[in-house]
Amino acid sequence: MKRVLTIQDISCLGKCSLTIALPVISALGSETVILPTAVLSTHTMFKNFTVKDLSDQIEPIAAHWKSEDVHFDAIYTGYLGTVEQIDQIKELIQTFKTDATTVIIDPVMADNGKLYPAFDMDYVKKNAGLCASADIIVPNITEAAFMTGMEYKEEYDEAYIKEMLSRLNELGAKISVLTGVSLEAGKTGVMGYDSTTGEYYVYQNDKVPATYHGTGDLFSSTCVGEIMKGMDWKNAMRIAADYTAHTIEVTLSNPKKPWYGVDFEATIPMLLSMK
Ligand code: PXL
Repeated sequence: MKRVLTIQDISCLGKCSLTIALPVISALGSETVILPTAVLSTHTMFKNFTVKDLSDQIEPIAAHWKSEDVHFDAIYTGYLGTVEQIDQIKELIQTFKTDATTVIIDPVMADNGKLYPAFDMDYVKKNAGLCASADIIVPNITEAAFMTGMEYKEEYDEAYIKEMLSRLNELGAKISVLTGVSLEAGKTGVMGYDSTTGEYYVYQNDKVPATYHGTGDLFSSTCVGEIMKGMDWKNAMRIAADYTAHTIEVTLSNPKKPWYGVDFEATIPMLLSMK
């Protein structure tokens, strides 16, 4: 069985980060090892959330794993807490990465043109630096605009996305994938660039008219799980995009949906049959 290490926060209530990554990657058949970077009462779209930073646990946990000779087939990072923590995670990746480890970095920090409440431009710069450690990065357009210094646009064409991919590529990952890319009215999806082959990949599905918290984490966790199942990155992105869109649709049709996240629990059975 493949073993994935995922490093992100625990938002106790909120359906995001580890409370999505752990069930989704496990359901897709990989052992999922977690490294919680912080414990929050909820994700940061709630008011008055509590936060306990766990940075002081990272080094002792990593040292223990090293002494147990633990190996990971993938290391997947999401929402991290602080600039200092990103340095710790970079070091951890260097310690555990081998030729057989796929490093997937989702530089979670922003959406809809804005940084999340906890972050500033120093954090953006650090996250851009972390991308150099990755095989695959999966920022959304807002995160990519912050990391590349490009203007954030709501209306754009393929040339804008290609320019963004080219600048993301300069951050140093092998494959850069932009999420939330809409190249036609009524559509959304992904566009990626593989610097090892010079190949682009575009996948567009029907846009569901709603945005929900945690859908980026659902997308990335699905990609990780599918890549561990042996899918190439392009098919993993396609399945993750379709699965995320389907989950938003199912959530929309639930009259008792919570406002803070998607009903991925209801759609996991369908994910397991997707090809
Ligand atoms: O879904 C991304 C995410 C993860 N973790 C925390 C968040 C967010 C987005 O706001 O607040 C704590």
